[in-house]
Amino acid sequence: MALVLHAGKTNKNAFKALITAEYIGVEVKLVENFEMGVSNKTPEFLKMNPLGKVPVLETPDGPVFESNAIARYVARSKADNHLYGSTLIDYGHIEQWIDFASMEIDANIGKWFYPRRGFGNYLPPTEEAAIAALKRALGALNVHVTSNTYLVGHSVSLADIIMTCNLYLGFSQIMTKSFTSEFPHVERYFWTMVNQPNFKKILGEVKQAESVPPVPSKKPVAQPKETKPKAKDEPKKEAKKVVEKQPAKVEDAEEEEAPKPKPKNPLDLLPPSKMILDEWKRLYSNTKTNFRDVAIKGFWDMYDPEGYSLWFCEYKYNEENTVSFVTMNKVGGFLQRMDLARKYAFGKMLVIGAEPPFKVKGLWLFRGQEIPQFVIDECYDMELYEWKKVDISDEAQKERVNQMIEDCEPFEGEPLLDAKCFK
Ligand SMILES: N[C@@H](CCC(=O)N[C@@H](CS)C(=O)NCC(=O)O)C(=O)O
Repeated sequence: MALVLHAGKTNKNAFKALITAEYIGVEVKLVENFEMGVSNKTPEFLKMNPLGKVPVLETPDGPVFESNAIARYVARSKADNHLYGSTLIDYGHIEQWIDFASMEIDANIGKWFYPRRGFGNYLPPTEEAAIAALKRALGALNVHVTSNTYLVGHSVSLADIIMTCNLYLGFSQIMTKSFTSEFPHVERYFWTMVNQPNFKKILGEVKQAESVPPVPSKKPVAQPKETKPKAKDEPKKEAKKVVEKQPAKVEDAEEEEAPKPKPKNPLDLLPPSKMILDEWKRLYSNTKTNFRDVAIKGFWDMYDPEGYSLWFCEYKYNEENTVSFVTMNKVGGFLQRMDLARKYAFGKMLVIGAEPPFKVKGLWLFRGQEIPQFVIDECYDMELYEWKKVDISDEAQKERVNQMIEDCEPFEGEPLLDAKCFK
């Protein structure tokens, strides 16, 4: 008898059991017509999981909830398979990485992603802490997979399945290339896993998120859908009908809402510019010597003062910048949150001074003549800075632009503690 899994078709927690089933050759089928917020709130469902959460696995001996427990159950449902390792220490390590994937990776991706999707309150310091904790965890994972193809031993184990499903939510929804490139071995590990045939069968073609979902506008927090009372004589849903598995679509693995059409960014509607932002970013990145003559000259050759504008910024509360790494992290967080403007902006942020308090000053190039409204609305750091449009007819201001682009030191008479680039 097939095991029946209650969950929607795009739930990454359900994928853990489905991929496990592929590896050991047992049949796990998704229940038919599952509707998030409805099917999981019926009295029958609440008997299986009192929290009304998915996934739940129906077995001949009763239901099991919690996706890791379900995946373990499926993995153990066939004796002598390698998903659980072959020695006590392998078993210990597999459990270790399962907990790590859940508590250090998944929990922090969730704290970053869900508030941005309107589930729970969006609080910038909470987000910052989640991103910092996630980076710490990815850093540790990166070191481990530098010299290990799999988390434990020499083949895919349950730890790889659970880790990959958790990373899948991050990679497909919020961890853009610019975020993950700091962890190249995690990238390699993830892409290797999702391209294994048993993963691919369930996940389909995986695509990395191209942007971080914007901060929700200040509208009421989304509530879980209520269970609609059913008309007495309405025929009961055939809860146990099952459907064949289909590869997942890349969409929100949590609530499975219909995707809303993305409104066009007003900056895309501006008259075309002769300046190609990516060309400038490439020139900046590829110029290793003779920066003034190559990159700076190239910048002004390309610069289109009608299609773009330049802005100086200065942190309003420099006197608070008394600890070097806290100041640098603050700027790092700002650049992270600017991810949503990557198509429309380039920036340099300098942390200046030999002694605290450090000064934070920056230069930004934005598409259009104003600082884009969506950036002001969605990146709370903007209001922590004083902004002044660069007057390019003033040679002194132009020279200041040059010095900021090239990390000129000393800058305004002081050494640089750090220089970060947003590109
Ligand atoms: N720790 C649980 C998490 C389950 C969970 O949060 N499920 C979400 C969907 S991915 C859910 O059912 N939410 C509905 C609700 O909270 O009522 C697991 O791994 O199974």
